[in-house]
Amino acid sequence: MSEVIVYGVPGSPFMRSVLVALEEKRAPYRVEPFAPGALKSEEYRRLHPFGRVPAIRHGDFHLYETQAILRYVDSAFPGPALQPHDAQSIARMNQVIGINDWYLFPLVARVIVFERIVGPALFGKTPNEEAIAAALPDARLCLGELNRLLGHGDYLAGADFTLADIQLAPQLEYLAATPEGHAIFAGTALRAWLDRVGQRASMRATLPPEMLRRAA
Ligand SMILES: N[C@@H](CCC(=O)N[C@@H](CS)C(=O)NCC(=O)O)C(=O)O
Repeated sequence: MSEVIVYGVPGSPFMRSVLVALEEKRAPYRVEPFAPGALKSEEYRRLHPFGRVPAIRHGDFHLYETQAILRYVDSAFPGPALQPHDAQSIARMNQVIGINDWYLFPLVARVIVFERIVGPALFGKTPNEEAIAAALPDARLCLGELNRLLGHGDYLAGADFTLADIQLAPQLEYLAATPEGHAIFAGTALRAWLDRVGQRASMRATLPPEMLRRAA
């Protein structure tokens, strides 16, 4: 099968989720990087009309939206299944992904991770402490809820590593690297889960660029 081309800004956690899924499947792929300032360009908007990261091309097939891409990668390539088969685990996986897309990323990571890591590293910005402080209640709520849903399980949707872990781990690795995230994560089962998932070959093979890792 032809290789998947992944378009986006290296270091984007959504893009990393796609790379992790491709690594888990051992699917052939390559990254076509764009600069952060190029996302609203005509060239990038042809790939993703909303100017977000990531987008992919597989042969003639173009796709954007991380959830859709992850499900496509899981169906299109052989290798370990990344989605569960029983109704409750499927529902849990979808719920966790929903928490990421509706609450964790827009209300928490987009503020705390951006202000602490991405803004300073990529745009030379000084963190907005007020915005960070205002995001803390949602950070505690999101991490508390993910920790509750994980419970004593190995993975977020139950016994198996799934797209829920793949979507959440890149986001949470960044958040845990901020002082605020570090403090909220301390001593939780979610912290142990993140450490364990972070050791997977697919996560190690897709680390963010040095510049972003240094800023964390
Ligand atoms: N719903 C999109 C969200 C993707 C997203 O927001 N990506 C961030 C990067 S991690 C982005 O493109 N940010 C640029 C911007 O907001 O202009 C998806 O799931 O793919």
